[in-house]
Amino acid sequence: MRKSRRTGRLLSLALMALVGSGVSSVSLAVDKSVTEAEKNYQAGASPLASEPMVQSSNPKAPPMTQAEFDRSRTIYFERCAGCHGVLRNGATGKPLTPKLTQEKGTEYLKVFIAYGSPAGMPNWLTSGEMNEQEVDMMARYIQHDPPMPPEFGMAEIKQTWKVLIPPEQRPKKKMNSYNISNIFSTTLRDSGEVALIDGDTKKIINIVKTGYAVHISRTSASGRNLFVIGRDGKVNVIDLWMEKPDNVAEVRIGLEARSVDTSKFKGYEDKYAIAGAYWPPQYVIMDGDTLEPLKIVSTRGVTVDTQEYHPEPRVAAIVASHFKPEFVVNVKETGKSLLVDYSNLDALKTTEIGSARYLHDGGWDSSKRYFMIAANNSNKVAAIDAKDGKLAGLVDVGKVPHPGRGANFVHPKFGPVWATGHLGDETISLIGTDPKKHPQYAFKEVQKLKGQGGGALFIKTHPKSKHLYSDTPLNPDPKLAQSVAVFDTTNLEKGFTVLPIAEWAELKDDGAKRVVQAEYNKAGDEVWFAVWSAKDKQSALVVVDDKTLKLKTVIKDPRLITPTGHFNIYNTQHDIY
Ligand code: DHE
Repeated sequence: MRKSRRTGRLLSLALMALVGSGVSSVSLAVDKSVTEAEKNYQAGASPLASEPMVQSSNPKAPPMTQAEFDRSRTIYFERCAGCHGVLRNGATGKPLTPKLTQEKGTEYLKVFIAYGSPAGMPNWLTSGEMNEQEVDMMARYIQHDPPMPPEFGMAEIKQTWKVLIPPEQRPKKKMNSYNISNIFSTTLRDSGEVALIDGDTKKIINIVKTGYAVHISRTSASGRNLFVIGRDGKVNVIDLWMEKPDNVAEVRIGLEARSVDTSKFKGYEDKYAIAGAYWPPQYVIMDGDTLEPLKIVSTRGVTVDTQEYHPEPRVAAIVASHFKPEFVVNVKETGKSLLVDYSNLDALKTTEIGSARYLHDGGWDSSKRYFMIAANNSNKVAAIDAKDGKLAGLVDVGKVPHPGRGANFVHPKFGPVWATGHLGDETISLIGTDPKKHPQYAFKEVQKLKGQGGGALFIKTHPKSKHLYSDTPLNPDPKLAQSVAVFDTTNLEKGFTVLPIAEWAELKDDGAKRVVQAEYNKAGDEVWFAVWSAKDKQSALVVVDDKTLKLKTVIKDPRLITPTGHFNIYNTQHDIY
């Protein structure tokens, strides 16, 4: 009774706040309207929750006990940091610095935390994810100065660096009979491992321990070394020549991270690895064999549009250029792509190309000259010319583009195009990428396809295939989240066919069964999908015959815990997608 009276009071405050202040002036909501899919995607837990932090309390903020502060800090990093930023300067969500929050006051803040806002702030109380006491605590917490996670410089990085097998003790030739170029590295997200799976026999070769909530895998230029990064910033390198491929070195390059790649330019094959951190905002260049950290570069700086200093610009996608000894490092909050010349680490030259916020994920066009990177909060894709070192185009697309690495094919009318799906709507944007032969279409959205729905994460095709696969794992409708749409690139007008991938997996329990990320085998004639359920539920990989679009095999194994992304060695090595 008491609870419902208080809830009622908060609700009327919420309404008053929305009506009285006008929704447009709601300063604590995310910038634009946000769909369920976007909210779920951004609000992942940060590994910083358990890090010790430098703490200062603000005398103007309402009092809190130490226990309340500590609990609120954990909740903040688990629920809020993904959108509002570690230092609360704002990312997809608005800034929550003490100056702004103290002006609003505790009661006002409680309303937004409890009921959310039409602009996308989740309704933490009414969804049952926080109780009233937690809402009150969080409203007071965000009026205090944000606790600062520690920096992670060379000394800290070196302390984590382990060469498990020194290069001179590694195989001199391939010691196994696997067709290593057709191995798949599958992310086992919640067990902090990758499964190395033989693409020919579909048998698991090894389950390799990696970082916490492991994120992506990338292959070295030679195809021998496999790099994996965890959300805790741990990079592992796996030697595929070993009798049983396994870790040979590891290092943590920061406290939270998402991206890794390796040098691919002629003369520098396998020489360097690079990884980008969310916290501290920095990238680290390492020796490609041992992961010895060689160079740390901070990405703190000024934003592309308002030209204001941002203290935590996170490093998003990184790729290695094929045209020059350069890495393309994409920085989320500043909206800048950095072309980092690694030919002389002591005199590092960087070309800074500004486009739009917030740069997230992307891939090469088919010529591998233009890096197409999604600026997800601006609904744009930037085309970075890696040959001439400039912005080739900034293209308006649908709502919250999310391509993964995207998909390249030759369109019957527009010539070579690169495609992205969207988290925020059901469209698939096709962008012309051939300024030489099709200049009128270059870096323009030439066509919008209608896909299954929003919540799309990854799109994929292969030069030998005429199919284009688009998943929708974050769509709130389970039917859409559990299936994939396939287009015929030679006849796009026909629309899409739906493949019920999760149903084909015939899983024994009632998990979320989200179908994630199409990935081709080396030959380009079969396509793998993960059917991703919670860690206490059964998951699987489903392999489809690309020609017939029929089920080929289901890979089930109790060790396949929360499979999400998967990376074919050959396709990742050669950037084929
Ligand atoms: Fe990812 C790529 C960040 C949530 C699966 N993800 C990327 C990249 C970044 C990123 C910056 C590009 C790396 C590169 O190319 O160098 N991802 C983030 C987040 O910040 C976010 C939104 C929230 C979080 O807490 O991490 C997030 N990502 C997810 C997921 O929930 C996914 C679906 C499942 C999972 O495993 O965690 C997921 N992200 C992936 C995958 C890729 C990826 C499979 C690689 C795609 C590719 O084709 O290369």
